[in-house]
Amino acid sequence: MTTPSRRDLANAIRFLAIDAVQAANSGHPGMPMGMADIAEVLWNDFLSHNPADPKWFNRDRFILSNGHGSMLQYALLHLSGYDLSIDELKRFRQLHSKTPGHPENFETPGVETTTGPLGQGLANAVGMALAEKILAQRFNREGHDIVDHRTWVFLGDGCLMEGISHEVASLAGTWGLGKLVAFWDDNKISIDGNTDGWFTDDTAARFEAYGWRVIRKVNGQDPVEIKTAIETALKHGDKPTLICCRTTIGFGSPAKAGKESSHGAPLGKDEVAATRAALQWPYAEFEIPQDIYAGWRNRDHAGAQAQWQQAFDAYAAQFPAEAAELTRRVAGELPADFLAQADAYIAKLQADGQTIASRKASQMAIETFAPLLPELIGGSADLAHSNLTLWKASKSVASSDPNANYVYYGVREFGMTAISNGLNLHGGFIPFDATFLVFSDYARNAVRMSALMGAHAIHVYTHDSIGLGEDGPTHQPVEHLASLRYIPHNDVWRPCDAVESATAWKAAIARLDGPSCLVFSRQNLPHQPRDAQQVAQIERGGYVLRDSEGTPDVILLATGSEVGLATQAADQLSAEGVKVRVVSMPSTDVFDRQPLDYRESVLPNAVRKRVAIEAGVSDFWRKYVGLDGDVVGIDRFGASAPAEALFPYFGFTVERVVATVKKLG
Ligand SMILES: Cc1ncc(C[n+]2csc(CCOP(=O)(O)OP(=O)(O)O)c2C)c(N)n1
Ligand SMILES: [Mg+2]
Repeated sequence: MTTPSRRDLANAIRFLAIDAVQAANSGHPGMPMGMADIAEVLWNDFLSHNPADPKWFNRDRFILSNGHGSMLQYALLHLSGYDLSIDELKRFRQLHSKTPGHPENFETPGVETTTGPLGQGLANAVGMALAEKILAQRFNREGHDIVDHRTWVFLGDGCLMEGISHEVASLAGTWGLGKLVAFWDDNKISIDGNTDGWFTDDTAARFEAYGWRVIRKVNGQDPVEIKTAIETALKHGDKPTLICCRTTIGFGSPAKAGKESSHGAPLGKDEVAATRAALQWPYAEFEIPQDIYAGWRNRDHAGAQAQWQQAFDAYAAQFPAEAAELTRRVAGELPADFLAQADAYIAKLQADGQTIASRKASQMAIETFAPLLPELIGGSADLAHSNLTLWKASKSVASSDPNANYVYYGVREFGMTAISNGLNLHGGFIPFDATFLVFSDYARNAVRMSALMGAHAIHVYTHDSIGLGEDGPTHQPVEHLASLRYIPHNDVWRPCDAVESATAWKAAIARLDGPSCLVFSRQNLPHQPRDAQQVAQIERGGYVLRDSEGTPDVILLATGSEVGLATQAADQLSAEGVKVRVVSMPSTDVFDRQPLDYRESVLPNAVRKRVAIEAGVSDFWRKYVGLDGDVVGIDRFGASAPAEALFPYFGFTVERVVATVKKLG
C-alpha cells in the first residue's frame, strides 16, 4: 500500500460526489469538487469527533450551510467511517435512503442540522456555538474543561447573499464566539452564472465590521494554505473566524470547472471520464481503494472520546450534581418533578381566576417554570417589554455569567428563530424566542425548519390580532394563525386566559420532539370557570368549556380572545332557549391528534349547527364547521383604532354571533 497524497484523499470526495450525482441523474457536483481540499484538511487534521458515536456530546459540530453540496458531507461521513455505507451513497436522493437531496438531521448519522435553505445553516451554527459558550460558562470548573468544542461551518456565496447571514454574523461578532470558524467557498459562481453582476460586496471587510477575524485570500485548493489558515484561526479564541477560500467550482472537470454548469447537474458520462483522466483517478465508479480508506481512517477518534470521558468522570466525581445536571440536559429529559409542579401551578391559576392579558399570563408562566428548568433560554427580537419575555432571573448571554439564559436578539426575527434551532440541536437547551405574531412571517422558514427537524423550540408570538389596536394593519395579524397551523408537525396554541396560557407553556415544554408556537394577546382576557376535568382537558387542544343540558342545538367554537365572546353569546342564546355548547380550541393541531372518540365527544357528528369565532381568516375553520356551519372571522386587513372600536367594527359582537347562529336555521 502506498500513502495517498492529500489530493488523492480529496479526490475520493470528488469522485464519490461525481458518481453519486451521475447515478441519481440529479444533484450538485460542483461544490463538493471545489471544497473537497478544504474538507479533507479540516476533517483529517482538526475535526474532533468519533464516527462510531455520532452523538458524543463534546464532539465538534460540522455544519454544511451550502447544503446543496450534500454529497460532500455524505462522502466525508462515509470515508471517515460513520454508519453510512457505499450502498447508501449509490442510492443518493432515492426514497428511504440515508442520503437525501439535502442533508437532513433526522436521516443521516453525523448530520447535525438540516440545510438547504441558504443561510440558515450559518444561523444554526451560531446557535450551536452560543450553546457551547453558555454551557462552558455554566459547567466548566478550574482544570475541568468538560464542555470544549468547536463549530465549523461551510458556506457559499448564496449563504452570504441571504439577509439572515447578516443578522447572525452580527450577533456572533457581538457575542465573541471564538470557537466558531466559517469557511467561505469563494468561487464567484452561483446558479445564474458569474456573481460579478449581483454579489460584489467586500465580504472580508463586512465580516471585520461585525467583529470577526477574517483570513483573506486562502487558496482553497491548496492543503498547506488551508492548514495554515485553520491553525491561525485556532490561535485566538476571542472572535469568530471567517476563512475566505478562493476555490474553483467543479474543480478538475476540464469542460465545466469554474462554470455554473457544474453547480446543479450531473457532469455527464463523457465529462466524468474526462475528469477521471484529468485528476488521474483510475478507479471505477464508487470504487475507493483500501489505502485511501486507510488514509481517511487513521486517527484514533475512539481514544479521543475515551480521554474526554475520563476527564468527565473525574469532573463527575468532584462535581456530581453538575455532572448529573449536564447529563440530564444533554439527554433532553425534563426534571423529574416538572410536570407535577406545572400542574400544581395551573390548578392554582384556575383557583385564582385572574383577568389579565395572555402575554402577561405567559410571563407569569415563564417566571414560574424557568427556575425549574435551567435549560430554558429565552429571548426576544427587541420587544422584551411588549412580548413580556424577561423574568426575574434573566441574565444576558452577552455576559460571562454562569447562569446566562437570555438573548437580546435585537431586531432579527429570522436569525433569532434559526439560532433557536441551533441552540436546541446542539443539546442542553430548550430555547424560546419572541416577536409580534405579525412578524412571524420574517421568521417563517426557520419555524418550518424547526418543525421539519423536530427541534424542540418554542416560538412566542404576542399581539395576536386586531386586538392590539392602534398600531394598525401593518401590525395586526390576520392570516398568521392559519398559516402557522398549516406547517406540518408545528403545534400552534392560542390560549383564552391565564390557565390555558400556562397549559400551553407546559405542553410546549413537554413536547420534546417538535416546536410549538404560543400566541398571546396584548389585551386582557377574562378568566373562564372550569372544573378539574376541564382543566386537564386543555392539554387535548380542544374541550367543552360550557355545555347545555342534553344534546346541544348549536356549538360555538372559539380560540383566544374570542372565547369570552363565545360565552357571552351563549348566555344570550341560552336565555332565548337555545341549547348551546361552547368549545374552547386553544390548539387545533393537538386536538386533531386526539382519538376519534374524544373528538366526537367534543364535536359530535350529529350536531351540524356550528359557528367558529376567531379574529383571523375564516377559511381555516371550515373543516370544523362544515357545510352547515359558519365562521365569524376577518378576511381583510385590519385598521388603526383602539381595540374596543375595532372588535365591533369587524363584527366581533354578541349580536353578530347570535345572528350568525340564527341564520343557520
Ligand atoms: C433560501 C434559498 N434560496 C434559493 C435556493 C436555491 N439555490 C440553491 S444553491 C443556489 C446558489 C447558491 O450559490 P452558491 O452558494 O455560490 O453555491 P455554488 O454554486 O457556488 O455551489 C440557489 C439559488 C436555496 N437553496 N435556498
Ligand atoms: Mg458560489
